[in-house]
Amino acid sequence: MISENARRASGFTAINRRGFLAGTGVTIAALALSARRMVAAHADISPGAHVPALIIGSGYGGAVAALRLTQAGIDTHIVEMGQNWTTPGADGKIFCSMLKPDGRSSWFRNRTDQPVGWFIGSDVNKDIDSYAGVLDSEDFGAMRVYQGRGVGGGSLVNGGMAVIPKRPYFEQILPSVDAGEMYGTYFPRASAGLGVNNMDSAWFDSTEWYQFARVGRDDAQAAGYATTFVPNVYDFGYMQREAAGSATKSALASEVIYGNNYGKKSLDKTYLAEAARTGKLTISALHTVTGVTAGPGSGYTVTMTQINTSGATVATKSVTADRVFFAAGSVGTSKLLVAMKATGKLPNLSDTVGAGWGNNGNVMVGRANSKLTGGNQSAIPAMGIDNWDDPAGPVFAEIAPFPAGTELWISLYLAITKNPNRANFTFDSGSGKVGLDWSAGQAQPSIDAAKRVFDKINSKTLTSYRTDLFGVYKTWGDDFCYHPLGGCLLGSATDNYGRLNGYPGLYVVDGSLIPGSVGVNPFVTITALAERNMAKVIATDLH
Ligand code: FAE
Repeated sequence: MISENARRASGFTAINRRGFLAGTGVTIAALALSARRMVAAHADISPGAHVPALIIGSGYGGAVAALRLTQAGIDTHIVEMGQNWTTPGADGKIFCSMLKPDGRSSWFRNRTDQPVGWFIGSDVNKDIDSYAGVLDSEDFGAMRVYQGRGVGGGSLVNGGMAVIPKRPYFEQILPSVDAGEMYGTYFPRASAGLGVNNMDSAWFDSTEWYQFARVGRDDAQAAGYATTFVPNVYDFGYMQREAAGSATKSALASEVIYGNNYGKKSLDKTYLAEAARTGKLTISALHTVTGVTAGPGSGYTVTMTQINTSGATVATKSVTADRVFFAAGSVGTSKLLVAMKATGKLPNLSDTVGAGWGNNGNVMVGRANSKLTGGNQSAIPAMGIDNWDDPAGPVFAEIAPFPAGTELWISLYLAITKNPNRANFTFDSGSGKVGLDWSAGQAQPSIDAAKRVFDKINSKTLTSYRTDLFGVYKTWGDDFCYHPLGGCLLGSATDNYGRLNGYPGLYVVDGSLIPGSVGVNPFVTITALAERNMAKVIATDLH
């Protein structure tokens, strides 16, 4: 757990209930309605408004920018295309579970698009009402990219795994960044700010909820692979109370990719809540930025479309800002910048905008186990197979749950591999849309690396691959990813601190800065890099 001292050192104050209520004007009744709460003044921005700082997107990069700007005394407005997840549905819950998905699950789809979408020859997705739901799967042909939609971005839907990359690999992928500073200051600051905590190993060893992970660990170790606990932003103390029956179940009720109603410290409870306490943050939810152009004067004009939860356009707006921070995620930021350059709105952007995209080597796979993996499984992963230092094929594989509520003898994995293949975002002048030119064969290095590890595990434990989880007779989940990275690389499309070349006052602060791979689950790195870049920008550009 993060101690109060560490939290203070990080620039965070403890969010006590009374102070938080005073800071936001939220009533006790409103709080009682929901375990989640408002994070900031949700004042929809007025057409023609001028703001000193405008942030596009409210995921990790956006939340760090919001906190550090508001703490520096700068009035800051976030424009977020997803909704502000504070209002419970008819079932009294804000989010739906994976087992009973409804419209809240998905960003304007009539049918869910589960990552594991098949089972014994059948498509197990479910029909739903189209709605501004929390998980998007953006389809680029050979690659579907899963992303969170809402105030909090990916933190609303992700597995909470909070991993600091291995230093030698970090130094390799981001050689222009001072690793000493990152490992001494910014990774600890990010971990403290995110509320990272660790699993109690004795509980892990005894609870039915992690039998799947213990089986995954034992099988990996039998084949000679090392395993490691993975820190998380899900409150493991809360989870133990769920298991004991003294807290409402969330991770233990199959909640994760469509949102957690309790337990997870998503950004709306950490960075964004802290930024709101300054009184300097406002947020427009359900507003999608469509354009950024230079001027008038030294600032920028930002255009946006406001929708309702059915997707109907409510308004189109144009506002001005002295500074604009792109935090729409690897895909969102890259798409915007590529379109702005191609349409002549920001013509002086670097030619490398849109380049260097990678999927962090993501590939999923399932094994048919002969051991019981457990009918009751926590939806939050807690352990990984660490074969990263094997030069023949680095793999860091999260032992993923399959929380179907019944025994299935399935061991599931999300493998992160060192896939050198990259893709580009390109503008299609015919459709006016930005595409991603990733092709199916580019996943092969990931499959090869993962296959090496899981072939050995299967051979040692006399098990086999499941071929029914990602299609009909399809072993590898190689056509989608959770970890989009790159598209606006640090030190190439931007300077060494995320300032966009050619446009003073435009910054990139999200995962698009990272060149396609980080070797572990990426959000701690995105957060720490944003902390480092914002510290520089505030010290030199804003004072
Ligand atoms: P992100 O968090 O995606 O935030 C971008 C925000 O911008 C979103 O809220 C968008 O709705 C918004 N946006 C986009 N375009 C626009 C626009 N034009 N106008 C206004 N708003 C816009 O970006 N990572 C881990 O480290 N550990 C995990 O356990 C993990 N599990 C994952 C599980 C799932 C199912 C998924 C989808 C992702 C997972 N990730 C995990 C990845 C992680 O969530 C992701 O790397 C970060 O969220 C990326 O942070 P960014 O700030 O780059």
